Amino acid sequence: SATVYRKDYIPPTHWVDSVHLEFDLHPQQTHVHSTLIIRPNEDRINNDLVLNGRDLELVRIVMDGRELDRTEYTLMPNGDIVLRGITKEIKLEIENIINPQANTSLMGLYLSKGNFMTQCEAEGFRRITYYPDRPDISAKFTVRINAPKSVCPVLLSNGNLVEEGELDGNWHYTCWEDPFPKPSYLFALVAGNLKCREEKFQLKNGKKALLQIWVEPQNLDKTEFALESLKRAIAWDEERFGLELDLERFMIVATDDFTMGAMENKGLNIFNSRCVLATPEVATDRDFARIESVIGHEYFHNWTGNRVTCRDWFQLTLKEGLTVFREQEFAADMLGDSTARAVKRIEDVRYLRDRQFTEDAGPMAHPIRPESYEEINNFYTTTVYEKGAEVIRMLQTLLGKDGFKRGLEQYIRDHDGSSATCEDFLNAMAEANMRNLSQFTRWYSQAGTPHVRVRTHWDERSATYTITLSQFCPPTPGQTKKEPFFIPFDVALFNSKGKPIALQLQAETNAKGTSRVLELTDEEHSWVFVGVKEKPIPSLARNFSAPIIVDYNYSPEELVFLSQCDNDAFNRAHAMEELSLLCINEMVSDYERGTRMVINPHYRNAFESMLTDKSISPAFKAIALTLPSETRIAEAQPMINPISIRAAIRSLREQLGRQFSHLIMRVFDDNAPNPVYSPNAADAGKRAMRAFCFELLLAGGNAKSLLRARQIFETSKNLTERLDALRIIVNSASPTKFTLLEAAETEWRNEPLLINKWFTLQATATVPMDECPIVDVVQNLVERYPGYNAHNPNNVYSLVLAFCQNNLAEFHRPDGVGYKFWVEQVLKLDRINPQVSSRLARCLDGWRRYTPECSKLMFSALKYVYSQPNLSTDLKEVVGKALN
Ligand code: HT7
Ligand code: ZN
Repeated sequence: SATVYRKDYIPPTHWVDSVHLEFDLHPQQTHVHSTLIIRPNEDRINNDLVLNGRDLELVRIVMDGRELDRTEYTLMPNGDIVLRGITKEIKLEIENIINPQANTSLMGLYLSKGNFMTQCEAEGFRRITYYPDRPDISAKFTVRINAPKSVCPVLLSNGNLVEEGELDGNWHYTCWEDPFPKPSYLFALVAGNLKCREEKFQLKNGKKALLQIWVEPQNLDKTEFALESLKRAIAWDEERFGLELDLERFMIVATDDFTMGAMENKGLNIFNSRCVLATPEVATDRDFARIESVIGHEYFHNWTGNRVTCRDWFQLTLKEGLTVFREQEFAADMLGDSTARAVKRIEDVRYLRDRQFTEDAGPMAHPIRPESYEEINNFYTTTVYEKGAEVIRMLQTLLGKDGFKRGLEQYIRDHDGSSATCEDFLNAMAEANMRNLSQFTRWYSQAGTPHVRVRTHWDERSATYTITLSQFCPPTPGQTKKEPFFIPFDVALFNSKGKPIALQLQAETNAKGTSRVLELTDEEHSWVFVGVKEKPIPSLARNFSAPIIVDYNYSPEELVFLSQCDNDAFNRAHAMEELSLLCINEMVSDYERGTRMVINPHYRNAFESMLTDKSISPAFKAIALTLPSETRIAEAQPMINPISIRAAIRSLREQLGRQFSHLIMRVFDDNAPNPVYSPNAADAGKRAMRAFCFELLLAGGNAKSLLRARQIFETSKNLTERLDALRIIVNSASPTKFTLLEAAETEWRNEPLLINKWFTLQATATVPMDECPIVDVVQNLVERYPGYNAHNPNNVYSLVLAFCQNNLAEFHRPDGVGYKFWVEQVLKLDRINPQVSSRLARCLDGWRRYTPECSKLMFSALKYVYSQPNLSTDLKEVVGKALN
């Protein structure tokens, strides 16, 4: 398949001034009639107009009122049409037919439970009609939708509703006008049997906007939280960045069939149901938090993405990194107090470390702005999104909150209504703050996670403390040598009493503050702090001030100290995590040597001290004490043996549960949640703490806790507690799990949100069920459970992907049954939805790092898939790169 290179970008040959689309909706035969006003781009000499098209049935093309015959245009093998010699403004009318029912890729126009939906980013519009489908062409859109009233009582598109009426044969129509020119990827159409929750919302500028959340009728009672979140997001963007809603109407639609989380179509966002629907009975605390974040994210795109869009898809991080950052700031601001913010930061960084660091160390490593791709859909990655957000955050750290806001204002002023590049963004930031950010661009061009090695020296005689930082970034595919990055490195120094020292650098006349952002721009640099009268303990890269790995040889005693004293909550939890990793690594070695697995005494002390510390919030305690994920542990191992990792974790839980059973029981009782459920962070923290206690108690063999868990599952009214209880039972040896899983199925089978949780519970079970390996349980569900549908991405993610991605010990069984299942699923899903198959395919990215036994089998599985005919470009790129 063809590789597209960033360096090959050429501006379009033609511009589109306006688009009028008319749809006659029919499940198998939707007629699309498009009228385009097109004019040549005076800056280009080439007059060939390329209209992209995929899987379209062309009926006719009429140019300036005359139907073209077949010799007057070229139909390309990929489905595009080329019209040659277009040297003046033309009016093009194109008629084509599409088949939404046969569209299983969920790109373009498709059916979801009988409702029509669209997804056009990145290149889905070409599956609807012929069009120059690229983000640097913006046009004014008007849309008319005709459809049978009984099947599609609701007909929506972008912008304002300007007309509606009745038609013959029980059909009706609506007409929509979008006041803002937009690229084709932001087009949306929704039609079907939907109901909405709506509200007129007062904007800061005095105007009112109509907000609507559209869902299937049975889900109307699950939309209150989404509407409230949307209102909070609108108010926050006005307040924090002065960015106002520019529309009279803002709509959100929920669908069960969606490849990603949501889509920011102008004025008509389309959401995966799981990112919008919530009540305490069907959504967990985490789901509530995620919904608020995703609603914010899509709403914030209205400025960062829609009003200012990307020139080409290589610039994806320009909108995504920036919008993830805005979303994270919004979520943190909604939490209010500083510990709650820290908990959110820890969660975000853990996600980054688990997923993005692994990506950066594997065959798909790419800079946040890739240089090439075979399939752009493969680059909606944690690198572009989450690392992209960290790059934006570093800018805020370097420029300060006000400086960052000034830069963003300038960026929007300079580029409103047009398409931009990452350089445009950095130039605005640099100009507004009079800073030179040229070295900073390396974050956009170099892949890989930089390591920063820290050396320290305290000189008693001169009372100075020297910190030397040196950076190194490992090679990544196609990039062997890296130039130094611009790294903001936040430090503090603690005295033996656990207090931060006032910091003064050698060149300074007096001490300023107790933490300092050092700017590392060279390969190596030293900073000398003066007036340091005792040997301090350093707190490094505080609040994760850069997406780097810090190499510093802390002693276990120092880590215990930081876990108790660091006033940066992020680093306090990080110290705890480092201690637990130290302990788990030792236990992994014990297991592999066949000796008794022993808990590291420093970790044990830190654990006890944090567990009993009454001054810290349950939410912080829960996140700081939760053991690292298996992926995180694997990342730190020279060679991954998932069986040893699982054995070590299990033993650690069991020993902690036994040794601290009384303490844990007390903590459990101290964290009784408010009887009236609210997803607020404080209550959610208590529930998280209780679940943590439960897990340890049960692991430690406390029989009463099993009964208690069962009772909670059977009597609690909120899903968070019920699911935590059920998970703990499913991961125990108790045969009760079968009865309870059956009861859950009976209760949950008609609610997709819940049945997906039921799938995940089983897919991620850490103990085989009745001697039956989990792969067999998953396979059985895939093949025989009537509620599983391979066409539904949520079903696939919560069962198949959850198993292959998150159940390391069961997926990587040395007999290779997990890989055999993976091969079958990847190939089957590739014929349905290539974005889903390539996402699943990435579970084998890390094959080189596993035990030789597993590694060989993983390699064979990848080779087998690669050898199959007719693979999608998505899958071929991912598997091809893994094998390279
Ligand atoms: N901008 C949206 C991307 C997206 C997408 C991309 C490819 C295929 C399907 C998709 N659905 C949504 C989501 C976002 O980041 O806001
Ligand atoms: Zn986004």
